[in-house]
Amino acid sequence: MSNVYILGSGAMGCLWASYLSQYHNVSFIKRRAIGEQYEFTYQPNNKLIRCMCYDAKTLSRPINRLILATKAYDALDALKPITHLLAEHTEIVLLQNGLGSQQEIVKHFPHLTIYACSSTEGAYKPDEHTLVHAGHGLNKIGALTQSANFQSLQSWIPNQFILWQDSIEAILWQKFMINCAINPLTVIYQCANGQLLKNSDYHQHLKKICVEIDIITTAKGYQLTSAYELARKVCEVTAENFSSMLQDARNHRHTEIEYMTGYLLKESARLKLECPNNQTLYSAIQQA
Ligand code: KPL
Repeated sequence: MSNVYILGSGAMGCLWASYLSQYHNVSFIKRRAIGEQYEFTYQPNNKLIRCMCYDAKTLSRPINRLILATKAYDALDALKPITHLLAEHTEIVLLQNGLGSQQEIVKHFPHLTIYACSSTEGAYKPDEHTLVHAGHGLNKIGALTQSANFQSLQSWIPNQFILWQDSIEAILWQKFMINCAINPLTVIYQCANGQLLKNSDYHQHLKKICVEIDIITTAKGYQLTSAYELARKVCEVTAENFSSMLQDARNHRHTEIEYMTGYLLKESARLKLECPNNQTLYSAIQQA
């Protein structure tokens, strides 16, 4: 058994705690926590998961294995207070949505062993002490820095939980295309994902957004299914669901727009390509 730390105790952080606590001592790193315990029940099995909690000040041992499960906008800042506990061999798995936070972290910690994960798991926390694993999905993981490799990752994350990817960038980009297409529109129209196909005005808007996403995707050299096709399939499968961005907006939380449409616009500016519909969407979300 080794020590695995998790930053972020939302649904994804808890899901990974439930996976890894069968094999390791799993502890959460929280803002203020002095050796207290954190318990939650994993549903549907009704299994109790019990982990220790520490804060950056009470941790003195080096961190060798870390799951970073915060929102994208908190990711880099969450690592800063524990920088002194991170070493070259520290392995970090990034679970963030969107793009941009992974690049910020790699730029800040180029010598660490960093992996990124693109997940289709469905999980939520109806309350602080319950995790509902609503849909089993895939955790596609690949290397973001040179020292990261499948063999090292396998030494602490069992194969049943991960699907190794030799080129994680394209996988992250594909999920990013879907998030850029669906998430902001669901906030503008305050609707479930499926409504983006059912309502003809929303549907037309979705298509316009997707055309621009495809232009940037092609300019970056990716040969992927069109954004509209990807988004359409996800809207069909998740028709009744509310996107993570709509849930954040409704709960008056920060949204991840900077790491979705915001990042798309940065890439379009870098490539000197116009994305007027995405620009308008981005401004509307910022004002919402
Ligand atoms: O990833 C999603 C999210 O809500 O963040 C889905 C529903 C797949 C659509 O973007």
